[in-house]
Amino acid sequence: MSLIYVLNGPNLNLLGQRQPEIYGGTTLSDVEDLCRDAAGPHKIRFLQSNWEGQIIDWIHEARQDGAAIVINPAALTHTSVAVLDALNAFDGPVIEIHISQVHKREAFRHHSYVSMRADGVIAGLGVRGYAAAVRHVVSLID
Ligand code: CA2
Repeated sequence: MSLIYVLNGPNLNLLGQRQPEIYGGTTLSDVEDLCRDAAGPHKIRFLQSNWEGQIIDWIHEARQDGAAIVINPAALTHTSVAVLDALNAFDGPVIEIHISQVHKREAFRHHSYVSMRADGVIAGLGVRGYAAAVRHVVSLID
């Protein structure tokens, strides 16, 4: 049984409370349930922070005990070389996930630092993208 980190960046705690036309009506707690269902026998550490340094610390933690990382870095996707550097120090599979189809949105959302490390990228599948990402890393781990 392996441990999968599912990391969520800034403002994703507001999921289901604002902008449902972009992000849907599902809460982050519902997303956590989706991920746990998708993980089968594997354990999930499902985490969210509005602080870049906290996300980086969790990526460092995953270096010790994580088999894979699924990450929605939120706005840090487009800004954070520090998150990219932390992910580059992690050896297992990394899947980047976005709820919205970022390439149909503003130009500043089209570039991702995290994609330079991610082994796979999911965008635009809504919160179901999380379950797809978790199922994929489970298939890699098993
Ligand atoms: O589509 C995604 O999942 C994003 O990672 C979400 C980020 C955005 O900056 C990325 O470009 C794409 C924003 C997360 C904020 O989430 C909210 C959810 C509900 C209400 C307000 C913000």
